[in-house]
Amino acid sequence: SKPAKKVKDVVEAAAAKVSEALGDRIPGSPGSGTPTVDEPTSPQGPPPPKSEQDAPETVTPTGAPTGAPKVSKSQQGEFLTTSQGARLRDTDHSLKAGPRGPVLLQDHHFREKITHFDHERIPERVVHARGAGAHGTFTGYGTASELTKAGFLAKGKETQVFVRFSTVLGSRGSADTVRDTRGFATKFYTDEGTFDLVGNNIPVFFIQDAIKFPDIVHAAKWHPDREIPQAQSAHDTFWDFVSLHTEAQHHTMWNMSDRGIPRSYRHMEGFGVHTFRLVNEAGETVLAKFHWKPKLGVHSLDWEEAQIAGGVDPDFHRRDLYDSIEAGAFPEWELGLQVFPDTEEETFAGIDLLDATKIVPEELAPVQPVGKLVLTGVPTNFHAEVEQVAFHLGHLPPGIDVTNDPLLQGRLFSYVDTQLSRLGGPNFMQIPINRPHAPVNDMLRDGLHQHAVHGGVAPYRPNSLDGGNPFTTDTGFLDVPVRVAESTKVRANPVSFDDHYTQVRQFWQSMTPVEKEHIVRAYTFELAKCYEQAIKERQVQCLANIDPVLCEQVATGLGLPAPEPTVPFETVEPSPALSQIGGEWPADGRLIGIVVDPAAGLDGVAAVRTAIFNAGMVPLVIAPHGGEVAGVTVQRTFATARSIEFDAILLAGAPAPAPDAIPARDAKAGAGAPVTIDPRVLLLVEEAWRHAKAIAAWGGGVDVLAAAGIAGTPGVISADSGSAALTELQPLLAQHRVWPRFPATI
Ligand code: HDE
Repeated sequence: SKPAKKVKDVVEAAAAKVSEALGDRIPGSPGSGTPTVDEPTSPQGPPPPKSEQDAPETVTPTGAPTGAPKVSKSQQGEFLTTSQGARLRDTDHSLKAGPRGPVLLQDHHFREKITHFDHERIPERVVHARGAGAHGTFTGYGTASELTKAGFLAKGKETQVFVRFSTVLGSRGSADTVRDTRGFATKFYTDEGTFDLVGNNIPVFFIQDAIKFPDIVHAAKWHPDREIPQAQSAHDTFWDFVSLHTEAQHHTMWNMSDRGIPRSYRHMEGFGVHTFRLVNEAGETVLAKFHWKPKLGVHSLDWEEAQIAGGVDPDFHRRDLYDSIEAGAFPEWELGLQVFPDTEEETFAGIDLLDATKIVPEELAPVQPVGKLVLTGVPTNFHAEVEQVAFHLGHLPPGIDVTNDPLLQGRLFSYVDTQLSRLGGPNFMQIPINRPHAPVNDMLRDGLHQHAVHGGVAPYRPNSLDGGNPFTTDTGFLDVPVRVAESTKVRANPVSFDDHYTQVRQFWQSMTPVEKEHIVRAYTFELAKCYEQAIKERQVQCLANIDPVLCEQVATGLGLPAPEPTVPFETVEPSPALSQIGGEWPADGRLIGIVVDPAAGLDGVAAVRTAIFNAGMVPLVIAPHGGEVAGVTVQRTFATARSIEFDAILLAGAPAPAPDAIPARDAKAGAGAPVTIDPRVLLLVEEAWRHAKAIAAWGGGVDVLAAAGIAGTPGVISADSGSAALTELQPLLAQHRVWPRFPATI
């Protein structure tokens, strides 16, 4: 029998085999010739501002400084370390039993890296999952000082804020431009404690009692079997619910109006929806509703535009928010209050102030401005700030209290509860974006993810060990001692909640013909997407209870008879404040596409760009190819430009088809007809025209108007020069769209 090999010999033989196999491939091994680590270099700063925006870097077009300072370096030091600070030699190869062998369980670096990655995502919000946030400042006017002692409303007082805008129905990755309600949630980091105003861009809600929230959300979100449609209300379960639960009809009408498809977050109103109770230094109270009024006016997309944007640029609103901040066109709103006497009935002009499906028309209770919000900073880290921000209606400073609105009461429970699963425990208020800026001295202790190291032994009251500290104070938050009527416990609403149609009719009657036309088209589109005939019929019956013309038009589109109303009609006064059309507003940050023809020269283009900048707007040059043409930087090519991005189009030339133009489209011109203009330019102009955008041309650009067959139509300008074209374009932009271009037969 062979003599047994000595252990030492076996090990040495194996080692020799390994080093023979690897040669110099083990970095840092003696004789490998490769250095142990890369040479250290200085950490890099963030990438430079996007050149295609060509936005002023540090000052706005008006000379004001732009948003938050650029802090971020993505790396904090020269050497890569583990989470515990140990420097690493290699992060590109797992530790294996030989180059072809299995990975070793002992690879603690691999496990740390992968485990952390595996847990990078947190549950998305059950509603309002898709959103975008920004930092800013709120400045009080002092006009509310007699109504509330809330210090952040004092004259000239500046308070840092974080705002998160959102859609309601879609998942985190869904498109921005879907037809939906938008969230408008503001965290005021006031000196007296955080105030969260968690509102929407629609002043009423689908339901009157929070206990119905799971019902409306289950109905409005995707169908549970296939998880479609994504971010849409155009489906059976939504219309099934709202046609049965008729208190939802008011909110639904707002959704079907242009309010459901905002042009951008900057062009939305915001509403606190509920009635709140304000209390002043003397302990006197009023009831009040919060409103946000955008400086740029309330404007919307066209429905076809919104649908195209959903595919071409699903981040349309998010991009607009951040680009406008970076360009120095800071989004701005005024905070306003509608104020009502605090009577025992809690009604105003016959309207129940505790019913969240009702508005108080601004003509009856004007919105009084109490402060200004300006958004100036994009988030440094989306997850840390936008995803982890946690709003709660119960975050109230002294001077603002709640009412008995049953929707509000339920929300007071829901918002903390949801963070427990979304952010993983009861200490979510210690996450940086959620930390109050007021000093915190609570007695909350321990729990998952506790960051504080609390000293002492007496987190309880009363105590003697801490000298009785901390003390309560009479200047603290006041639960207003409102009398609660003696009553019996019931599951019921007040009778005043029963009218589900009068204010819906008022909204409809307050619209201009164009807006009515859009509403008819929206109902017709959405209901035509339903499969169940009975659901369509039931909703058409609801429309009959709102207005016969609306009902008749939608019914015709669906091929259904228009029924008679089943409820008595209350007459209503229209509220002109509800309409979006008729005024003029600043065009800050509007995007102007300039189509150029490099072959024919760029007469006047540079001067027009400068003039657009000076007017606080953003010019984007559109050319057949990228790079530069005649010294002007190209921001969009014919391949990347789509009409939805631009608020108006300037045509400085009629470019011939570029080599990458789609041949099939060219062929459509027909036998023998020469194609003289790039078909994508024609599409751009045709779409912009259909969406009632202002279009102006000079020089060769005038030929495009003729080729598209739109010369001489409303809002289409032929000018002698670039500057003349821009001058004529600007008043049209101030009205948002060329309204006469929309058919309005109602
Ligand atoms: Fe919300 N809502 N909501 N909601 N809501 C949430 O809280 C809820 C309602 C609103 O950007 C959730 O943190 C109930 C009205 C906004 O982070 C949840 C009821 C209004 C946001 C929740 C309502 C809103 C939320 C989901 C019926 C306008 C996004 C994730 C009583 C005044 C906040 C979260 C953000 C988010 C519950 C009705 C606005 C589940 C139970 C009315 C803007 O807590």
